[in-house]
Formats: sequence, C-alpha cells, structure tokens
Amino acid sequence: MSNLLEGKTALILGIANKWSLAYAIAQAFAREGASLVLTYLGERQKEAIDQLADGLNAIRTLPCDVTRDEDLDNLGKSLHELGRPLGVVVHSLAFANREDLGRPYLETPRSGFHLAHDVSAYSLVAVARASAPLMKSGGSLMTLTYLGSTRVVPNYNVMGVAKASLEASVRYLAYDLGPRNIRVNAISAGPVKTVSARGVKDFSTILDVVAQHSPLRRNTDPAEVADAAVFLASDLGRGVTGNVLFVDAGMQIMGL
Ligand code: IMJ
Repeated sequence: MSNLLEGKTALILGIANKWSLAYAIAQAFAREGASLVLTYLGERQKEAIDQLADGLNAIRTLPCDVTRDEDLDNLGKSLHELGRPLGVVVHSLAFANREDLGRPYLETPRSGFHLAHDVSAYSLVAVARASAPLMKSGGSLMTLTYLGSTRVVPNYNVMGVAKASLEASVRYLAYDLGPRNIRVNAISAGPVKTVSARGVKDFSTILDVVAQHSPLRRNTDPAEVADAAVFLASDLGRGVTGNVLFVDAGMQIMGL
C-alpha cells in the first residue's frame, strides 16, 4: 500500500501475542510508515512484547497495567520523554472474570461487574487523559468493541455491559476532545479466534454461524480490522469521530 501514517507515532495497548487484533493493527501501522510504541502487562509479558516489537521496528515498549494509576502516570511521562508528538492511540484490551462469562448474567457479583468495567471501559478514559496532552496537533484515539454491547450474545454477559459503557465513553470523549482535533472512535470487529476468545463456550459454532449468515458469508480477518484502523488513524478519517465502525463481514445488519 502507501504511506498513510508516515511521520505519525502510534501507541498500541493490548498486544498479547501474534494473534491479537492489536498485533494486526501494529503490523498495518508499520506497513504504512508509523513509528510504534507498544505496551505490555507486567514483567511476565515484557520479553514476548519486546520480541514482537523488534519484528515491527517499534521505537519503545512500555509497561502499562491500566488498573494502576501509577502506570498511567508513568506512561504519560515516558511518552513525553520520547520528545515527539503522539498522533494515534489504539486501546485494544478487556477483561472479565472467566466465571462471569460462563454463568447467567443475573449472577454477576459486584466485584466482577467492577473489574470488567474498570479494565474494559474506564481504562479508555484513563488512557485518553494520559495521552491527549501529547497529541499536540490533533490525533486519533480508537478502541475495539463487540456486538455484544447492543445485542445479547450468549455468555458475553458483563463484557457486553462493559462494552456498552465503552461505546458511550467513545461518544463523550469525542465531544470533550473534538475541540483539540482529537478524534475518538471504536471498531466493532466480528468474532476472531484470539486469546480473548480462548475457552469461550461454543466459539467455533459462533464462527460457523457468521460464515453461513453474514452478508459476506465469511468470518472477519484481523487484517481487515487493521486496515480500518489505518483509515481511522490516517488523515483519510479526519471527519470521523464518536463512531462505531463495524468490521464484521456485515453480520451486524442481520435479524436472523
Ligand atoms: C467472549 C465471551 C463470550 C462470547 C464471546 C467472547 N464472543 C466473542 C468474544 C462471541 C467474539 C471475544 N470478545 C469480543 C471479547 O471481548 C472477550 C473478552 C474477554 C475474554 C476473556 C477470556 C478469558 C478471561 N477473561 C476474559 N475477559 C474478557 O479469563
């Protein structure tokens, strides 16, 4: 392709491994000429992310556990020390307790509700606050969401409610940051077999249903989610903010 992100620095949070949507996004950003900064969750993950960062020619890796205010403060400081403006932030992380994804939503305890919302929704607000001061001449902030925010997807449960909160946060952040020319959007990806889908009951059935019934009659390829992210990150997306962009083979339009 071309050099749609030449001269831009992008921060990417949420790479777990090569199958992560965030990794596909990092690859597409690198292809388009962006300089990458990747975060990792704790020392246990550092080595793996450093290795992936090498392959992508990333300029830095930084620790960031989004549940820790100290980590977010340090992230802001480290980004400042890079000495270059930040143009793009990709927030691609979520967590709920496994038990809360396996029994009726009705049974969700307060602690599980809090955890899912803290990691999966509040973190976008915290990341936006830490990174916006570095987007000196505007920028693009994006997050990943899923259809379970507005429709009932069996077992998605408290994650669906947290994604609804995340999508509402996208709109309020877009309003707050618009005057600084910072755009905020979400990409709603179709189901993809990533570490986030591991152990999800009947996940293969879900993939089969999408392949049979979506308008494109196939599943979502991480590379097409990544190309949509390039669009939102680039100047081509300059008029788009506060949106949820579905990259899901069209599944979202179906009633049955
Ligand atoms: C997750 C659960 C149930 C149904 C699901 C998913 N479907 C899809 C996902 C249909 C596509 C994956 N997804 C979109 C997520 O947002 C997953 C979030 C997630 C996954 C786990 C698994 C391991 C764990 N906690 C998790 N927290 C969040 O312990």
